[in-house]
Amino acid sequence: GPDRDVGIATKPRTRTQRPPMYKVLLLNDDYTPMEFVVHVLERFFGLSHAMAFEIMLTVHNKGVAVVGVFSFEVAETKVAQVMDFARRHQHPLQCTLEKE
Ligand code: TYC
Repeated sequence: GPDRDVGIATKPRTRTQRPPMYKVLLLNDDYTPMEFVVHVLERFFGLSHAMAFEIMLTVHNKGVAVVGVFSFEVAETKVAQVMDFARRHQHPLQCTLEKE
């Protein structure tokens, strides 16, 4: 008949639940040696020397930079590892996390 359905079938979309992600931020200071920061970025974030050096310089020049984005549990662990390592070496390096 004249009322046949000629539309395009569409799947009803359900809202996808994504886990919240957290940015790990590194903060600049006047005392932590540049080489120490580069080492931290290589050791705890698996960055290449070139990427670690680039991020260190961004923090040095801009005051702060995102080092990576992780689940809460992983972000929290990275922050704790960096803060502990810096404290043990008596550097004032600060690392924190922020919900995306
Ligand atoms: N500003 C430091 C210096 O001149 C280097 C530095 C870079 C410190 C990054 C902390 O997160 C940091 N020695």
